[in-house]
Amino acid sequence: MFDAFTKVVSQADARGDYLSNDQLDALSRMVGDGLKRIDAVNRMTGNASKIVSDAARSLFAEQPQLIAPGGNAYTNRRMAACLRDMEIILRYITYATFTGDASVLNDRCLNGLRETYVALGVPGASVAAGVEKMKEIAIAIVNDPANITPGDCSSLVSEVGSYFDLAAAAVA
Ligand code: PEB
Repeated sequence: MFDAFTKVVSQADARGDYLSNDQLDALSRMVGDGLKRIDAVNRMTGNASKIVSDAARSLFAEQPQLIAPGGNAYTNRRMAACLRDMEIILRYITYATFTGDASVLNDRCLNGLRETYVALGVPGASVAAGVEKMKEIAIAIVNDPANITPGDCSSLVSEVGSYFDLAAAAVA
């Protein structure tokens, strides 16, 4: 598991090089925006159940076969497993956002997840659709102009969005 700092150290060490100016610049931008990052993590964490339940409601409205008899989220046991999966994926996305690096998400959550869903007969494309819905909801919360001091959050928001896209692509 890396964070944005250990990742560049490991890359530089593999080449036997000092950290480059570009790497230092990128990391100092990251430090400068550190409070925005923590704020984004805090908001996704504090609103996790809302993000998961709103996304699930919207997924089941669009794909009602999932909750119809025989569907992959039919019965409370499967529904609970589905909501829990969305919550796990969101949790790893908050870790990736915090560390500024996708490796924790890749190594501990997404690695083998597609194969798990294939083995279970859970439709990966539907999980991916659920993750994309969490992305929309989470970004609206992170970016809510009613709660933030006006400023430029575009690069952070696109980074956060990229972690959701990564998770969706891993299972689709
Ligand atoms: C991944 N999900 C399920 C299982 C596992 C995971 C390992 C099998 C064991 C169990 O049921 O607990 N676990 C989960 C995860 C990590 C992990 C992400 C990462 C570290 O350890 N059903 C739907 C939707 C979708 C869904 C499309 C969006 O209709 C999910 C939610 N996951 C789903 C369902 C099951 C499951 C298990 C329904 C139960 C499948 C079954 O037993 O029939």
